[in-house]
Parts: sequence; C-alpha cells; structure tokens
Amino acid sequence: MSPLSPDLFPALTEAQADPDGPGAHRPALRFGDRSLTYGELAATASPLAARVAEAGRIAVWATPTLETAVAVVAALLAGVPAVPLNPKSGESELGHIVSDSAPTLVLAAPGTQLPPALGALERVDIDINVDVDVRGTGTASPAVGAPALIVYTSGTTGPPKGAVIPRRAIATTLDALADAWQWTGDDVLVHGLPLFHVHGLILGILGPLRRGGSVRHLGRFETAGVTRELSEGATMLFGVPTMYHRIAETLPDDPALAKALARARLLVSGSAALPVHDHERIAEATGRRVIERYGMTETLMNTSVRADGEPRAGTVGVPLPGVELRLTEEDGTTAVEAYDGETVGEIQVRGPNLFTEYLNRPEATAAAFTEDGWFRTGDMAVRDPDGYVRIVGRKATDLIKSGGYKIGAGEIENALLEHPGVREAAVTGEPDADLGERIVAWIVPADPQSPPTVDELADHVARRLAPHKRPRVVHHLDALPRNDMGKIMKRALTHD
Ligand code: MCA
Ligand code: AMP
Repeated sequence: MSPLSPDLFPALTEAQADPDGPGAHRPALRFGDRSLTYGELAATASPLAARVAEAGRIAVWATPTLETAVAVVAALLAGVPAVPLNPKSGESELGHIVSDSAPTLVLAAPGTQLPPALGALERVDIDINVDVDVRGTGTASPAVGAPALIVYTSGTTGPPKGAVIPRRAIATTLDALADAWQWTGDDVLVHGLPLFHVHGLILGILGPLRRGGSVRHLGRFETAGVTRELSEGATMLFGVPTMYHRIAETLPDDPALAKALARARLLVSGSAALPVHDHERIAEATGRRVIERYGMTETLMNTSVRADGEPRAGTVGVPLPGVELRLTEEDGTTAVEAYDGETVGEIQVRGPNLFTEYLNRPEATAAAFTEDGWFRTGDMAVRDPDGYVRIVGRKATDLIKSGGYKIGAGEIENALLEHPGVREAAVTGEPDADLGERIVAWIVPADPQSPPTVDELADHVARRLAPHKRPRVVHHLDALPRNDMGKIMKRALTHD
C-alpha cells in the first residue's frame, strides 16, 4: 500500500480543529475586498469537500476569484482530482478538455453563466458561507501518489494534454520553494496570475496556504495593485516576465511603485525568461533584484535562485532540494558533465516533484521519459561552474511562449485551417518586448483577392481555443515554403 499524503494544509487543519484558536483568525485569502481567514476558509471549504467527496473528478471554472481558491481547496480536502478550466477557453478547447477529463460535475461561482460545452455536467455553486461549525469534520487521506490536479498544457501538435499532478508533487515542490526562498507563514504574497495554471494556482494560492501565510490576488494584473499591496504589508510578488516588463516600463514615471517594490522581501519571476534589460531596469529603479525560478506544468518547480544566494540576471538558479537535474547530449541519454557555462544540453529532471502521466495518453507519457525515469523537458541550457542553470533555448521551434503561456503552433494551425478563408497555414513565434514572443500566422488565402483580416483570424482562434492563442500578426503568401518531402520549412518563414 502506498503511504498516505501528509496534510497539505496544516494551518487549515488546525483552524478546523480549533475554530476559536488564534490560528483560525489569521488571514488566508484576499481577492479585492473579499477575504477569508483560515477559520472561515475551513468553514466554507469543508462542506463543499463533503458535497463533492463522491465525485470521480471535478471541473473548476477557474475565474480569478475567491470561489476558485475555495473550490480547489475543497477538492484537495476531499481527495477528488480537480481540473481547472480557463474561463476564456473557446468552444473546441473546452469541448476537448471536458471529453478528455470526463468530470462528473463542475464547480462555479454562483451566477456565473457556463458555456454549452459544460451543459451536460452537474453544476455545484461555490457558496462562500462562513457560518458553519466544522469541528470534528474529517478530511480524506489519499495516497501520496493520488492525483490532485489535472492541468492542461499545450504540446507542439494536437490539442492540449492533461498533466496529472499527484499530491506528493504539490507538497514537495512547495516545501522545496519554502527552503529556497525562506518562505514562511509570515509572508504575504501578491499576484495577478490566472488560476488555471501551475504558476498562479499551485505556487500562488496553494503555496501561501501550505505555509500558513496569506495571498492577496489582484483579480487582474495592474501595476497600481502591486504598488498598493506591497505598500500595505505584502512581502512577495510573483509574476510572469510580461508583468515585470510592464513594471519596468512604468517605473520611470511611478516613484510609488519603485518605493513599494524596494520594500518587498522577494520579487519572483517565472514561466518564461525574464530579459536582462528588464532585470536591470527594475534593479536600477528599486535597488531590488528579481529572482527567477524555472518550472513546467509536468515537473512543477525544478530550479531557483535562492533567497540566500546570489541573484544573477539571465539564470534560473540551482536545482531545488530533492530535484535531480542533468543536461544531456543530442542522443537524449548521455549526460553532459561540463559546468563551463558553454556546453549546451537538454535539461532532464527526476524527483518527487514530477507529474504521473498525461491523462489518456500512454504513448505521450512514455515518450516524455527516458528508460531510467528522467523527464525530458525540451529546454536547452548550460551550467555555470557554480551550478547555476542558464536556459538558452528550446528543442521544439513549434512551442511558443507568449505572456508566459505555452502555446503549440500545431493547435493554432489546425484552428486556422478550419477558417473558410484559409487554404494553408503555418504558425511561428517572433520576439516581442512585452509578451516575450508573439504569435505570427502565415497563411495562403483561399481567395487571394479577399484574404481574411488579422482581426477575423484572431477572433476565430480566440473563439475556438483561447484569446491568448490568437495570432497578433498575419502574413499572406502565395504558397508556403516546403522541402522535397512536402514539409513546411518554418525557418524560411521570415519577413523583411
Ligand atoms: C483580446 N481579447 C480577446 C480578443 N482579443 N478576447 C476575445 N477575442 C479576441 N479577439 C481579450 C483577452 O482575453 C484579454 O481579456 C484582453 O483582451 C487582453 O488580452 P491580451 O492582450 O492577450 O492579454 P494581456 O492583458 O496583455 O495579458 C498579459 C498577461 C497574460 C496578463 C501577462 O498574458 C497572463 O496573465 N499571463 C500569465 C500566463 C501564466 O500564468 N502562465 C503560467 C503557465 P481580459 O483583459 O479580460 O483578460 S506556465 C507554468 O505554470 C509553469 C509551471 C511555470 O513555470 O510557471
Ligand atoms: P508550461 O508548460 O506552460 O508549464 O511552461 C513550461 C516552460 O516554461 C518550460 O519548459 C520553460 O520553457 C519555460 N519556463 C518556465 N520558467 C522559466 C524561466 N524562469 N526561464 C525560462 N523559461 C522558463
């Protein structure tokens, strides 16, 4: 029998057992002017956990609200795997996720209108009701390897795959980050990340709750919210590079933002590379250095610059405790031994932080691992003599990181081909100061006399997939460049 999960949220358990104790009155979650203490979170999440306990799997309509945080905590208390859904997902993406993950019910904030793709599911409203006595309420004790969350993530081709994340991975990654960042229950985190991905949900909501600390969510990212919260006691900021870029752009005209950032204990960036230029601008204006950590939906967190280490722009720091990390040569199995800041290899990782499988995709799961259990990240890196990892690129050119979202070119090409005005389509990413990369569509129009406009194609992709997957630039071509085998040569797709 596999061992049982350790308690994911000890502070919540304590508040449940002793609703009048001091721990129960500590703040846990705040979204705008709505907030919950640990006692209130226990009161509202426990009955919901009891309500969903018999469900096989549940979907959560993951708006950036208090309800989403409560729903996910309830699912974890019940030991029922939860599938967070992007509320901006288009019809075909949502249809795929729902049929692939087959939830038995969907949790949503009261009053939210759900799209037809969820019509067949039983709906349970997430009622925030703090007047419940939860003393003596039991919680489930699933095995450490039991699935906690299924998070959908794009690959190079085809629709997104559901990464099955076990309870063990959540606990170990959050504890490893606590070690690296000296993250405690006294920390107050601020962020405005979406709650249907690892960064915003696991690190940004479950992280503070595991420590017994609190999080203030901005609803949507805005520098004014960052200024306000860091000036009013928040100690840490999490964001994707686009958010730090916007901060860097705002700083010259916003001394209050500079002052607020200067007093933060830790500014953390992740999900994509933070350009050195933005690092430097923030450091110059605030005297504070943003630190980077490197992770992936399938692996949760792998490396980080440590709070007690040297913050070095352009690196993602050192492997976290418990994470084995190696670089491999082209063959994908021979380890690179060099720590010379020059020899490039693919990052492979092993450890208790890893996902279990891609749901319903045994072949994709098998292909993701080496025979001896290393996960192939597809990220290319070098290591400095002191072990700092520097990511230098990605194996697959068909993966685009835009605004910190991973987007597969193939998924967008398939959507574009469904548009009647498109005969052929290829999608690439090109550098963008704000988004890191922007999505570019190269299309051969069905009728060259009236090619579809960029807005038309952007709306089409946003409606089918999600707005962040929409092309920002469209080029019209007479034909796509192909090799003798008929394969599109994406590297030839450049414009002057
Ligand atoms: C625009 N919009 C549209 C259309 N055009 N909607 C429908 N149809 C259209 N044609 C809407 C968008 O939905 C959005 O609405 C608004 O217009 C602006 O869109 P956009 O310009 O794309 O977004 P933005 O406001 O500039 O967003 C930038 C952002 C965002 C806030 C940085 O990209 C973001 O939240 N990124 C975070 C990604 C992330 O969390 N990644 C983690 C995964 P509205 O304004 O209402 O939203 S990676 C991960 O988890 C791993 C483990 C890791 O390492 O972290
Ligand atoms: P996702 O699959 O959306 O979880 O994105 C994971 C990918 O984001 C990784 O494989 C990396 O390519 C990228 N990534 C995450 N954090 C960083 C970082 N700090 N620097 C560079 N790339 C990053």
